[in-house]
Formats: sequence, structure tokens, C-alpha cells
Amino acid sequence: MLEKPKTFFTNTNEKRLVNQQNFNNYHINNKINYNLQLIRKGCRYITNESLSNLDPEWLSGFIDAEGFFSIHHNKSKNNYIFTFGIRVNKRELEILNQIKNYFGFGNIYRDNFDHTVRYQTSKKSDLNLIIQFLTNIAPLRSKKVRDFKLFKRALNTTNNLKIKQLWELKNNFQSRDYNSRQSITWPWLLGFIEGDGCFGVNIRKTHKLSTGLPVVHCYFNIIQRDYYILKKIQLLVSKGNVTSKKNGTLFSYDIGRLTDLEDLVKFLDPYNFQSLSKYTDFVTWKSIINEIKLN
Ligand SMILES: [Ca+2]
Repeated sequence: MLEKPKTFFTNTNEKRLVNQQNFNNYHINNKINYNLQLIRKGCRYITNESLSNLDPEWLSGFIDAEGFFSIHHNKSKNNYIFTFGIRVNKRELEILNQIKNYFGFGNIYRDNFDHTVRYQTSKKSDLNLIIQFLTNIAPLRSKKVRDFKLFKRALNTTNNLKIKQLWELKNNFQSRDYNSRQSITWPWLLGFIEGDGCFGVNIRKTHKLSTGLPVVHCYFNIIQRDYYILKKIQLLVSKGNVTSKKNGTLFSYDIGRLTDLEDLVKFLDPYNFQSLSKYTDFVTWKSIINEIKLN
């Protein structure tokens, strides 16, 4: 049986308190608070919509996992189209609605060929607010920050050749490692996990002699091309290992030991998941861990 989500998708005072607390813990800086208000004012000005209660740190973690920056050459007009977006499986459409509400701009598109949905904007005024958000409020921590910096520089350039050169740098950098040296926070990590984390369960064919039940093994992992971000996560969680896969082109952060998984559950429990499907995965996984412990 699934537990009923307590504060999920509701704007209860409790949730607001938790978010506010996280926010205060990580952003005691008044300047940043002030900037957040400015951005929100900007968003309201554009759309007049109410804003959702997403934690900015959560959002930057989610963008680190699922966001993209692209620059596309429009041949007919010989200009460049800049796009910021977030692409997720169509199961996660609700998150994109929340993000759209949070920023107060952008559109959501459905891509039927690969069952994904994407939130995106190419409007310069919107992109400037995204840049403010990711520069002053909740910076990216993964190597995606390198794409972001090139994108930002290119957006402020009017010379087409310069834009092309800047964006070509991105492809040259793609395979190289990059350490942004920005530490991460728990709300950021939850956002990143909701994008790229996996609460996994293996059911083995062998059965336990004492109970006759199949042997069940739980694990948690995040697979990335970005080694440093996984090391930062390992440092924050202080559990698990980072190993390389596929000749060092991919890296995997894994937690497999039951007591470590229980600790991870304790760490994540106080935070609010934003994705219903990920929250369901988490709750199911958590109850399996409890079952394993009892047997
Ligand atoms: Ca990803």
C-alpha cells in the first residue's frame, strides 16, 4: 500500500515553512533574497500568474539534471535562436507546469516520437530572467554550468561569427570534465535525483532457504557523464561509491548497503518531492527496504 502523500502538490503552511527554512538555511544572504523578489516581480509583470512554491535550489538541481541550452542558426533570416528548456518523460508533465508557473513564462510542448515533453522559451526577456535566476539565486553545479556560461556570453553578443565560435566551443568541451567548484545542498540534490536518480530494486531468481521468498536487493544510483558532480553528491551524502563505466565515458554513483540506503531515506524524507512518479517510486522503494529489514 502506498502512503498518501502528505504535502504533495498542496500549498499548505507546513510546506511553505519547510521551503522557507531550506531557503533561509542556504540563502541567508539578503542580496540574494532581494534578487529573488526582483525576478518574481519581473515574472508577475510579464504574466500576472500566481507563482508556485518551488524551492529555487530544487529547481537548479532539476535543471542540472534535465535542462538544456541550445543555439540554432536560422538560415532564412541569418540570425541565431537561443533556447533554454527542460525535457522530461511525459509522465513528468506536472513538474513542467509547476516550473512554468514558477517562472511565469515559457511554453510546454509534447514530442510524441520519444514520449517526452519539454518546457522552453526563446524570448530574450525570458532568457534574461533565467540567466538572472541561475546567476544570482540558484546556480547550476554540474558541468552544465559551462554550457550555461557560453550561452550567456553568446546571448550578449550581436556578432554572428562570434556567436558561432562560442557555441562551437561547447561541442569541443563536451567530452571533457569540468569541476564547477560550487558545493551542493540537499534541496538541490533532491531536484537532481528527481531528474536523474534511480531508486532501484533487483529481484533475484534464488530464494531464501529460511523463508522460501526470492532474494530482493535495493539500490540507489545516478549515472552521469559528469564525474565531479557525482563526487560532490558522494561527499554530501557521505555514503556510496563513484565508479567508471563504459571505458570511463560514464560514471555511476551507487549506494547498495542496506544501512546506507536507510540513511538516504532519512535524509530525503523531510523534503518535498515535486514529481508524483518519482515520489511514488521513492515511497514504494522505501517500503521494500522496510520489508527487507523485517525479514
Ligand atoms: Ca539528465
